[in-house]
Amino acid sequence: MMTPTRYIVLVLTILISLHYILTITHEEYGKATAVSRLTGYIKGPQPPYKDGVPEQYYKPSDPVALPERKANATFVMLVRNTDGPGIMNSMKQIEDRFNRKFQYPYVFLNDKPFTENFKKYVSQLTDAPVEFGIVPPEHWKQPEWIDEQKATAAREDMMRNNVIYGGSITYRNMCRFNSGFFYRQELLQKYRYYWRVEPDVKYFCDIDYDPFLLMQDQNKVYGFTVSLYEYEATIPTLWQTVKEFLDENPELLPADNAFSFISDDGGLTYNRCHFWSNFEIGDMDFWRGEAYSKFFDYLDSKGGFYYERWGDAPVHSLGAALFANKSQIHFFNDIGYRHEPFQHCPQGDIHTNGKCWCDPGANFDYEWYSCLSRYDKLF
Ligand SMILES: Nc1nc2c(ncn2[C@@H]2O[C@H](COP(=O)(O)OP(=O)(O)O)[C@@H](O)[C@H]2O)c(=O)[nH]1
Ligand SMILES: *[C@@H]1O[C@H](CO)[C@@H](O)[C@H](O)[C@H]1NC(C)=O
Ligand SMILES: *[C@@H]1O[C@H](CO)[C@@H](O)[C@H](O)[C@H]1NC(C)=O
Ligand SMILES: [Mg+2]
Repeated sequence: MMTPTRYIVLVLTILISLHYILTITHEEYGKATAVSRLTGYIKGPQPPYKDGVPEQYYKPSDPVALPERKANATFVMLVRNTDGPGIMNSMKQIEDRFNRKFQYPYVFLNDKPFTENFKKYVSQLTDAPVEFGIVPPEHWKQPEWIDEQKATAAREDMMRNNVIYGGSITYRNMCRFNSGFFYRQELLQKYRYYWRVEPDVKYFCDIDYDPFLLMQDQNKVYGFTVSLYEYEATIPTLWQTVKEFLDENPELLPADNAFSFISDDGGLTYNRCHFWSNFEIGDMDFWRGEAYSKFFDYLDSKGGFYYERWGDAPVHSLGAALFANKSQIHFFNDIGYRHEPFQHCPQGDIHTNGKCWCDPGANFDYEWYSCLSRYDKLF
């Protein structure tokens, strides 16, 4: 029998123990997080079982038959050492959803040397080759000839107006690097196609075919999953600059380009539509080619990466829409993808066949802020 006093004592004991347990776990967790942020990935406290699970419970993994043909291609991840957990999150999904079967290599790039722990932990996620490269300072740092006073004034102005990343120099370095330099990095010279992967993105569906081979066989130059409008405040003079370039180099435009994706009034203004470049599958030889190289150099010479905050997304998108044939720009409808805060979730049969785990109703394609309908109208 339980008397009321006993009952109260029991409940109190449980409450106190619970509080104790929770405090300890919470502190342990806090400590582990704080430490791993500083030094990489230090092992936490080890559980008491040390001998592992007996052999008999394991099922050997079936040997994965490698595809007969592969494209000349690689993954590219530009990340900081602190992006370790986030990029492992993305990479694990890429492996499980796609690369376990296809075994494409990875190139990691950073403006600073990667730590040994970083290299060790990301390499463990794949059987494919992984390489680590450093971005040379001349591909990353704000060029000497940029007027620092003008650049500072621009950053302060953007901060006052709450423009996202408006006060950041490193973000600008990153945008300029992704716009015009990543494909010149030494480790990428041996590849033609790339697939850009950022930290903490989601891949919702199985990708059972080879998107690189599709690009290569069909002579595509740029693939995307999400398109949307750019913030006007980051690109006030970009279109003017593009028009000046086009006036001087009209011969670089193929007749069948995707001009109507980027302008609704025959070129008077830029409608701010761009492909969201945190996902890209593209042809680096297109960026390396004459048209885009001249285009990038011209934009860069105007200083807008620093005097404004030109993003690699509008710069790549303008380049692709202007200098490629529209049929060379591919919408990867079957790749379910999320980068906060938007996602493309495949619909209908594609959703089912790909075993997608996104809600088909949560799909950015034809939301008011999406540019996909303009892409549709090209064809
Ligand atoms: N190495 C390095 N990578 C960076 C830096 N800043 C951004 N990145 C990478 O550039 C990409 C875009 O940056 P992110 O913070 O995701 O910007 P957002 O997606 O526009 O919000 C990600 O892959 C980042 O890891 C930097 O200063 N150094
Ligand atoms: C892959 O593409 C790059 C860039 O075009 C080229 O330099 C390299 O020779 C190609 N490799 C193979 C095996 O075709
Ligand atoms: C676009 O198509 C034309 C004609 O088919 C071709 O000559 C040209 O090389 C293509 N452009 C690119 C960038 O491949
Ligand atoms: Mg990002």
